[in-house]
Amino acid sequence: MYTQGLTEPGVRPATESTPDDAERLRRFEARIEAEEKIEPKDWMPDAYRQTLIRQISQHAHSEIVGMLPEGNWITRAPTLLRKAILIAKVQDEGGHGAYLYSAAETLGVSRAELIDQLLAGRAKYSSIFNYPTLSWADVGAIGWLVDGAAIMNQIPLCRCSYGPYSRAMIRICKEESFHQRQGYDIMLKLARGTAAQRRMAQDALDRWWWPSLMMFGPPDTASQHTALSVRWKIKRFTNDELRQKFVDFTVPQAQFLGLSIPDPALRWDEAAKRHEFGAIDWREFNDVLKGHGPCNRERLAERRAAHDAGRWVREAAVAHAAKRAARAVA
Ligand code: BYC
Repeated sequence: MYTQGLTEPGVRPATESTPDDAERLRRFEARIEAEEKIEPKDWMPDAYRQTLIRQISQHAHSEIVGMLPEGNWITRAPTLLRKAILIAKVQDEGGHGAYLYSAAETLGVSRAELIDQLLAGRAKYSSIFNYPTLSWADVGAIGWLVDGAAIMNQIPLCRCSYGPYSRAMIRICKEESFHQRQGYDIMLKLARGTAAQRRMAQDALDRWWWPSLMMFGPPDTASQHTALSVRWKIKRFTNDELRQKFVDFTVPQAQFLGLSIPDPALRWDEAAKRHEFGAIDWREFNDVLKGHGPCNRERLAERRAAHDAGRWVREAAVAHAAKRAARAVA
């Protein structure tokens, strides 16, 4: 009998190719069309499973690498309140990583395997986290722009066709909205502060604007995975559609702050009811993806050091769980 259920975490189910596959695919696509969620033990095409493992694990890695640039400012937050808020935010990102690794595990891959790929430099994580955080205003810009871009991308993922990913995203998005608000609040404070503070805020916007637009991925004409992901309702919008929504949403927020978006080509197109914006430097994006961004090496080195330093915690947790299990059996 054909089974594609999961056996245990870390064991990828075997994919048999049978004459029934065309019929299974037809039923799978009909369920997607009817907005039914696909659950871990349901039959799914291997390409669906693989693209989910790829996207969810890259997303999980982004969350835990994303803790580093902001974590850098915890010891230097300007007030006790800002420090407490930042600690909570960075902790939230770690939690998002944990939900997402769990969602990936439901597809038959283990967390340890995924983390090994990240630490070996074989896995991708968001390009945005390879840029440095040079001033406190960068913490504001990350919350406002990076979390803002994340929300724009991730709200539609709450309707992703794969159940465990969509459910993880609901909780993540609630927390991301708080992150975006705290970032905007920092920017507002700086923008209404002294001339030096306004300069800091503008400088942060200047450095984070273009990398934030790159977060949405390559243009639709170059995106390898979008067509199939949209067909299978993993993605609900294309990369360019989300990027456009982000620009339209964010430009008025910058105006309210009294800051200028660093794009001389930016203008409102009344007929199209959207902002036109300048060309993105895709060479820079591709360089960052190849590991040549300003902080790629530093980020991976920090993750590796954190992983080594946490080894005893993982070992203690496993030993504790084994002891409890043995006690339960006795
Ligand atoms: N950076 O065919 P495409 C966060 C890769 S975390 C690096 O368009 P897809 C946050 C792409 O993976 C933010 N790589 O792919 C955390 C693919 O590579 P492979 C992360 C990128 O998957 C802490 C290739 O380029 N969010 O929010 O259809 C603090 C071709 O791309 C990037 C997510 O991960 C990039 N920017 O679309 C604050 C959301 N863009 O695998 C905030 C979930 C593309 O073929 N992910 N690539 O070698 C997605 O929605 C989609 O995966 C993407 C890309 C829109 C990112």
